[in-house]
Amino acid sequence: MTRNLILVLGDQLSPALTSLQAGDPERDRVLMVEVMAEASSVPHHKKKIAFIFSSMRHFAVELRSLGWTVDYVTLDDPANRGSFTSEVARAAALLKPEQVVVTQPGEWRVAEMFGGWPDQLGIPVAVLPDDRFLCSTVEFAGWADGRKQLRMEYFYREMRRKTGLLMDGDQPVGGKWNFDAENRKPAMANLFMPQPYAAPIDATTCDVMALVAARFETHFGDLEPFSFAVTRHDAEAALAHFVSHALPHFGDYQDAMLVGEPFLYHAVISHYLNCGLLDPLAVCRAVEVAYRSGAVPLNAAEGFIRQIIGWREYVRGIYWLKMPNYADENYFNHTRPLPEFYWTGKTDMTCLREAITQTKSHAYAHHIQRLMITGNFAMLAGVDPHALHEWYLSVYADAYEWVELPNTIGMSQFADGGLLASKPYAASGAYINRMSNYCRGCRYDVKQRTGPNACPFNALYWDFLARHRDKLSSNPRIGQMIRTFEKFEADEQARIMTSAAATLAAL
Ligand code: FAD
Ligand code: DLZ
Ligand code: SF4
Repeated sequence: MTRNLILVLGDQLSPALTSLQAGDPERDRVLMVEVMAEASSVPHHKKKIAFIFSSMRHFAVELRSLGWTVDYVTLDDPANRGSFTSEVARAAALLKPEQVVVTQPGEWRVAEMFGGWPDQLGIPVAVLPDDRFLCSTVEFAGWADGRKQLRMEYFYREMRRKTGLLMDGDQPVGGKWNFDAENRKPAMANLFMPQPYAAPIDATTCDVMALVAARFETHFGDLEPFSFAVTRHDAEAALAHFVSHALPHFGDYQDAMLVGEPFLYHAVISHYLNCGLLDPLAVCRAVEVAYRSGAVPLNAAEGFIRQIIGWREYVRGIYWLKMPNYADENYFNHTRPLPEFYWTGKTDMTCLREAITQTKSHAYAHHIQRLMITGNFAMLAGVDPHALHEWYLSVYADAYEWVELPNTIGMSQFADGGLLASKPYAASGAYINRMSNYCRGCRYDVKQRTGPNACPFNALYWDFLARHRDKLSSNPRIGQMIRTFEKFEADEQARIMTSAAATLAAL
């Protein structure tokens, strides 16, 4: 007789998960399901699906070794009915549990689904909080309550105090909370680039890859080569590899971009953190140890820890505070469809081609590529933020709505009107040229503002500011640029409009 039926989702691969901690291997049963409804909720990258399925299968083995009975339903099981609801219903009919137990999911859509289960299944459903984050949704709502502005920097300081990370008593180590001013170096192509840890492929991953190749042929992205870790042990090896090889330069080159170098000094661990193979606090503690041992400078350690206990926690807080309406925010009323080249990489713009083709190969791009290349271009071109959101959710191995949506809607598209970002992250070609070597070999001239050979980002940038001057001119950080545009000669303004219109028409 089964007491609790515990459903564990593909991004809940942590033995310390609340639903497992509340259970008893003697009396409860774990259910894990590969289902078409999740794998095709958006056209997920093939590598992302293979990563999730293989990690799920390995986690089932890990749970069994801890004494759990795990019912694991593979995608090609003939009995598989294809969705969380239908699979839980099938298991409940068979096992007749007293209740279903789940940990809070990472998407509003799935939380809504769980809400309907007591009526649909006719048994109680306990949804437990997800405590794999430093800040609970209730604590974040308390922090946000009554604040005019929800700035990440102040939230981050609270998390530093709460965790004691990089603190000397009640003061930040080094006397400052934030060392970003030291973190904006462009990289040189002749630097030594450490590559991320490449995990070996085992028989389970081989099976999953064959399944994905057969069933998701039309989905975006390359399945091979596949080198993601799919076990906790290998994800920890990937973290250790990053800390010793890349972390020392993480801060210096955090915003840099180079042709043919997708990873630079980034950690490439977000997909492990987000599916539960790595624990965020343990990752930050490992980084602090490296700093305190003298192996890593403070600007690198602080910059890295801020991304995890600051940005990662903050965007999750915003997601649960503002959903469900946040997904439909569209401050600039942008409606343009996503350009086809986001799916193919076929464009003459080197920066976009690099960011998109590496996304296709690796299901990865680093933050500045997402923000200042693909995100920036979409905003300047007036792309519908919802279409762009579905693209980001599909193409990155680390993408789940709680983290992807606020980064897209709030940070990259300013579609929430400034809740998350203090100004739109809009930039012309000059920024891209400063932070990368993309422009050197590009068919377009980054120095030209208008005309058929001019960098398309340039006219689009000024055109974007002009189009939205009513909404942006009072913004202290970007209003100045609008006044610069207004000082251009009328015929230069007209040339900008014509160039921008030509680029947009060609999309
Ligand atoms: P590093 O640069 O090495 O940073 C270390 C860690 O910090 C990351 O692993 C990640 O866990 C955390 N982190 C850094 N920046 C952020 C951020 N802005 N928000 C949340 N966590 C952050 N991140 C995701 O995990 N999933 C997404 O779906 C996602 N979508 C994004 C969409 C857009 C438009 C933008 C601008 C950013 C998005 N990010 C997302 C944030 C960031 O780009 C990725 O976390 C990062 O590129 C992952 O690579 P990395 O592990 O090498 O990170
Ligand atoms: C992303 C994903 C995919 C592609 N497939 C599955 C799956 O078959 N089974 C599963 O349990 N989880 C999958 N996931 C992750 C879920 O979509 C994720 O757990 C929810 O969106 C909640 O965050
Ligand atoms: Fe991108 Fe413009 Fe530079 Fe070409 S010139 S790489 S389009 S910023």
